[in-house]
Amino acid sequence: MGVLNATPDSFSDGGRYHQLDAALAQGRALIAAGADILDVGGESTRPGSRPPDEEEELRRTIPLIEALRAETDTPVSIDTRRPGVARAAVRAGAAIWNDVSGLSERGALETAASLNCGVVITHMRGDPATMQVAPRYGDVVDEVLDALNARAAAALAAGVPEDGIYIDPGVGFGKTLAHNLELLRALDRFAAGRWPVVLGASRKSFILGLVPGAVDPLDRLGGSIAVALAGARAGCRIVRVHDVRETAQALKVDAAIGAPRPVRGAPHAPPARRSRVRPARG
Ligand code: HH2
Repeated sequence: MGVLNATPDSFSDGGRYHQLDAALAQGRALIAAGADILDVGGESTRPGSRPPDEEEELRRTIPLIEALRAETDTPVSIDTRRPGVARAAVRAGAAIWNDVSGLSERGALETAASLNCGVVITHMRGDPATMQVAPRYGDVVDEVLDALNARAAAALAAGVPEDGIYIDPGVGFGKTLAHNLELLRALDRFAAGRWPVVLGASRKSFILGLVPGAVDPLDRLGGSIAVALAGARAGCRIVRVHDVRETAQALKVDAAIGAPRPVRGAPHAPPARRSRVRPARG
């Protein structure tokens, strides 16, 4: 899934694809680079952000979706928290509603059911304005899994088609660095469940917590690819990334190599060392 942010303020690419022409050109580039889905967004959900009004979000996204649909069959998802924007986007040709608030807005479940589209239900603690203010969990993996399963069950009960429901642990949405790492280590548990998993970690600031020099989000390509590979190996079905060409290449090579074979003649080889990162920043 290639990220196409038609926003002035997204944390890593804000302003680049704010104009329709530039966004359309980036959409074409993402498809040429190997994207299977284009994720169009008109609201930055970076920590501390404030949403645009609905008219503005519609203005940013709907003409772009129409223009993309006019020239490509590549499925488009709409990255929005607003049922009204999702409705207009599906009317314009979007096939998936990607909702980082996990269909929590009033009327979201009913809208999702009526649209007959795929939905990505992401876990977020609080909202973007406040989510990184001292997030706390008991067991983050259990809590996120339980919350996503409950939300997916609610979507199913509301009438969303079973084969259209995806879940996403929501890296960086109300989580510290330690929480994000716990979730990433447990991706296989998410993937072993009932719902296919989407993972969105590309260029996010938890990478800065591990690689202190990577202040510029554009300098987080290596970390982003590492997470995408970890996600794919754990069984995630979709990775949401900015750098589609590089990630697709890494995924292809990684899939060709496959899982390591046990070493013959060394049945008691010591287990691989696992570095422990001290939980510091979010
Ligand atoms: N993250 C962002 C936006 N949408 N959707 C899903 N399913 N999962 C995610 O982790 C996710 C998402 C935030 O990243 P980005 O779009 O790059 O930045 P911004 O919110 O500043 O536009």
